[in-house]
Parts: sequence; structure tokens; C-alpha cells
Amino acid sequence: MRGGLSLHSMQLQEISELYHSPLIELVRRAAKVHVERFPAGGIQPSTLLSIKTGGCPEDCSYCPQSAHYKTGVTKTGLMEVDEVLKAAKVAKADGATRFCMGAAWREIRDGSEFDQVLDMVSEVAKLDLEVCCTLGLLSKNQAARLKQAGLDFYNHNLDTSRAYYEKVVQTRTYADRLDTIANVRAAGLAVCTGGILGLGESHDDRIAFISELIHLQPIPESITINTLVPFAGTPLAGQVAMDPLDVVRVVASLRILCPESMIRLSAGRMALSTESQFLCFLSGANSIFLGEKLLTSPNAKRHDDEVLLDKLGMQFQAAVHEPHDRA
Ligand code: SAM
Ligand code: DTB
Ligand code: SF4
Repeated sequence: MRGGLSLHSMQLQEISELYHSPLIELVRRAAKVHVERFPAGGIQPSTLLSIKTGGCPEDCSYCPQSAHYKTGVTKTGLMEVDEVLKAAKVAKADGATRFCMGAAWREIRDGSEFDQVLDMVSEVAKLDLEVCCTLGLLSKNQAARLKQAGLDFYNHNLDTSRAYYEKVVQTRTYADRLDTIANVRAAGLAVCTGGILGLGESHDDRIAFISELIHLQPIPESITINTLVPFAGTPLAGQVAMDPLDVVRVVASLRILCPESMIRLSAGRMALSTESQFLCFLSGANSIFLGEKLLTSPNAKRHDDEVLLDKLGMQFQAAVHEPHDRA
């Protein structure tokens, strides 16, 4: 206790002071932390593949893949291992060092489809790519089997603050998400988690979201920051775009509080100007997705990314954290 505040609220207050500090000071501080730990100008190129698209039973109000909304996304079954391997080889040839496979599932179910995903993971791992999956909720045993297959990271986002979460998702709880992250950690996988900014949350929600991330022990190796891509048909289709300088605030605060973590500027990058992306990189974002598609939405064009990095004097670089032991 300090000044009559509980430790938790005091930490929130400290995060709040950091988050609300003058932007120029916040960015300068974050940039200093960043260059002390990471190669200046380096950015990890990643690729994303939707291995099972649409028809998801969850009601996440931002997501075009939810079966609750009419968004025009075509539902597909689980991809064949060969097709995934082909895509991973293309990604590697295009320079990606990380390959992330996403499925529109609420949770992993044991059975032939999970076995198929395990095969995908082991085949992609053989290409010496950093391998990440995002497949929904999972058990300890499923996490251990993914680790055994050669998975490096599991992505499972907290998405926003605990309080705001129930305003955007009704079909599962924040505690469900935290349980999955704990199962991922228990299996010895690296944790990739983060969220979406611009859902209509307040500054206090963003501060609470940052607090949730930094209180995961250990701090996640990988933090993914999406900004809402509004999709017609979803409840958040008409959401007003957020101030890009607030994205910078979140990235810079996270860089200072999580000095060792990779910070990935993920969905929504296309809506950010060159200048806003530059400020995010300066503040510590050090990974982007390459390729013309994310899961279902368009992504920046490769040529445009090359022009962007060239203008900024930045370079694509290999993974910073070595892929985990695949013994
Ligand atoms: N179904 C799994 C799950 O929810 O964990 C994995 C796939 S899900 C599409 C992965 C993440 O994509 C979500 O947690 C969310 O952060 C992000 N996402 C989904 N729709 C988005 C949108 N419209 N804009 C930005 N990010 C989005
Ligand atoms: C994450 O945080 N962002 C990526 C990845 N994890 C799987 C997904 C972004 C999805 C954007 C919406 C779409 O393309 O459907
Ligand atoms: Fe399903 Fe994931 Fe989309 Fe939610 S975010 S609807 S769980 S695919």
C-alpha cells in the first residue's frame, strides 16, 4: 500500500501516468529502451494464413468470421497439410521468418482436425520458420501436444480491458482467455497475446489492458497490437476510427513496460499513414505481417512495405528470439 491505494490500483495509476505523459517524452523514452535491446531499424517479417475460415460460433463483435453476423466471408473447412506447407514455403521464399496459422474456432477439439493441425505445425517447423498458431481456447494437454509438434508461439489475445471485454464478446469470458494463456505457458510455449485498439474503449480501458498484459508472469514474449478493421455486418462496422497518436501511446507504453517483448503491429496497419507507422516503429513496434491478406482482410502490399522501410531506413531482420527447442 502506498498513499492508501492498493498495489493493483497504484500500479494502474503508475501506468496511467506513463500513458498520459507528454507524447514527445513517452516516444523518446520508448525509443531509448528499444535501441538498447533491439537492432535499430530492424523489423521481423511475418506471414499469416487462415487455415479454417468463417462460421465461428463466437460472437466477437469486431470479427467478420463470426457466424452471428452476415459479413460475406465465405466459410471454408480446414486446409490440407500440403496446401499449408506450400503457403509456408512461399512465405519463406518471400522473406518471412515467422509463419502464423489462424483458425476460426472457439476452441480446439481433440480428433482428426487437431491431428491435422499437429501435422501442419511439424511440417512448417521443418522449414526452420518460427511457428505460431491461433486456434481458440485450448487445454494443457493440447498445448503440450502442439509444443511436441514443434510449435514456438501460441497467439491468444486478451483484446481489451476486463471491464470492456463483456461489451464486445458475450460467448466467453476474460477468465477463459486467461486460462488458455496459462495452459500455453505451462506447456513451455512462448506466449503471443495482445489486443485490438479502437473498439470504442476509453483511455482507462487501454491502461487496464496494458496492466493485464504486464501482470501475466512472465511478461509475454510477443505482444500483438491490432487496430480495428471495421467490417460491414459486424456490430462495430460503424465505429469511428481512433486517433493514430493513441496507438503510438499504447505501443510506446508497452515498449517501456515490456522491454524484451516483440511488439507486432498487426491488423489495421493499412489504415495507418506512413508517419503513424513510423512513430509506432520509433516507439518500439518491431514486427509486421507481410502479404496481401491477413486472415480475411487485405493487408499492405509487399512493394508498398518495401518502399516504406526504405524511406524510413529500416530493414527486415530474422527472428530476435530463437525458435524454441524442437527436440
Ligand atoms: N479464433 C481464434 C481466437 O479468437 O483466438 C483465433 C483467430 S482470431 C481472428 C485472432 C484475433 O484477430 C482476435 O483475437 C482479434 O484480436 C483479431 N481480429 C479479429 N477481427 C479483427 C478486426 N476486425 N480488426 C482487428 N483485429 C481483429
Ligand atoms: C492477431 O492479433 N492479429 C492477427 C493474428 N493475431 C491472428 C489477426 C488479424 C485478423 C484481422 C481480421 C481479418 O483479416 O480477418
Ligand atoms: Fe471466432 Fe476468433 Fe473471430 Fe472470435 S475472433 S469470432 S473466436 S474467429
